[in-house]
Amino acid sequence: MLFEPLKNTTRIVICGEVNAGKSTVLNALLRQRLLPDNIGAPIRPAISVRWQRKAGITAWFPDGKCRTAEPGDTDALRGAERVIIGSNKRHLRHYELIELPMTTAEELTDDHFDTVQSASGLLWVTIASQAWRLTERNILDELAPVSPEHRLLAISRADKLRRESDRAKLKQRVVTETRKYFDTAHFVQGRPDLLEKSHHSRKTWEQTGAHKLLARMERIPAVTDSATQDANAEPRPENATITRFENHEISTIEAQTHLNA
Ligand SMILES: Nc1nc2c(ncn2[C@@H]2O[C@H](COP(=O)(O)OP(=O)(O)O)[C@@H](O)[C@H]2O)c(=O)[nH]1
Ligand SMILES: [Mg+2]
Repeated sequence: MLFEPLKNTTRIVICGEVNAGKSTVLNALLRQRLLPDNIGAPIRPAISVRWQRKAGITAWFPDGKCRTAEPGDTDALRGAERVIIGSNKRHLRHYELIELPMTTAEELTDDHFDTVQSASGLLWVTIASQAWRLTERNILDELAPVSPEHRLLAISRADKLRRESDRAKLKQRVVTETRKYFDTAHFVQGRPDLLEKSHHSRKTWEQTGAHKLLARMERIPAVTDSATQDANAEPRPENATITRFENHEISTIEAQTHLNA
């Protein structure tokens, strides 16, 4: 297992082809540019972001060495094959977000299958301008036997579609073509300036679209397994469903989360 599952934590695995925008979507969810773009090419590490009282980075390298670094030291991640990022952002408290890099269906490894199987939810990232290619479908078909029940689609680089009519048309096509694969689909835009600003501005964060993904993620229950690690997660309150995120206006968000509604 790439990362041992954590107790009282909903694990979401973020998947998609190379450069789809996985790190960017993860940053948008975090309201923080914690992960650099195009990290570590040609080695692309699997990255687990989870809540920790004391933020910090631990990275494992192909030579077997393990290094720790301060939060924000993204250079420390370069060349690593496995990275744990502890964030003290409170809205992450009950989540573990794993970026799982992948290339083609033929190159999926046991680590891919095990990690996807261990997750409560899968978030697939597709690029707006090329959304839902055969190669993406092949990967998801291959992963189907181990895929979690809850599957969400993020359509990245929405800022590249200038006209609202283009967005609507694209979304309609993608939703129709992916109905079998995903419960819901959302546009996300993660231009660096938006990500920086979304840290302080709720309005800017909403512009990224990530708030809707988070609202949908709140409905995904954690896998309860006695074998999970305790880490430093605190017991999850029974009624945590709508109280987890700070400043989260759930009622305004709920209305738009279900495509089929
Ligand atoms: N303008 C814009 N660029 C994006 C967006 N999402 C990703 N990118 C760019 O696309 C490239 C790949 O994104 P990244 O998140 O690293 O992809 P990953 O390989 O799937 O993690 C980077 O250069 C990003 O800056 C977006 O929403 N808007
Ligand atoms: Mg990445």
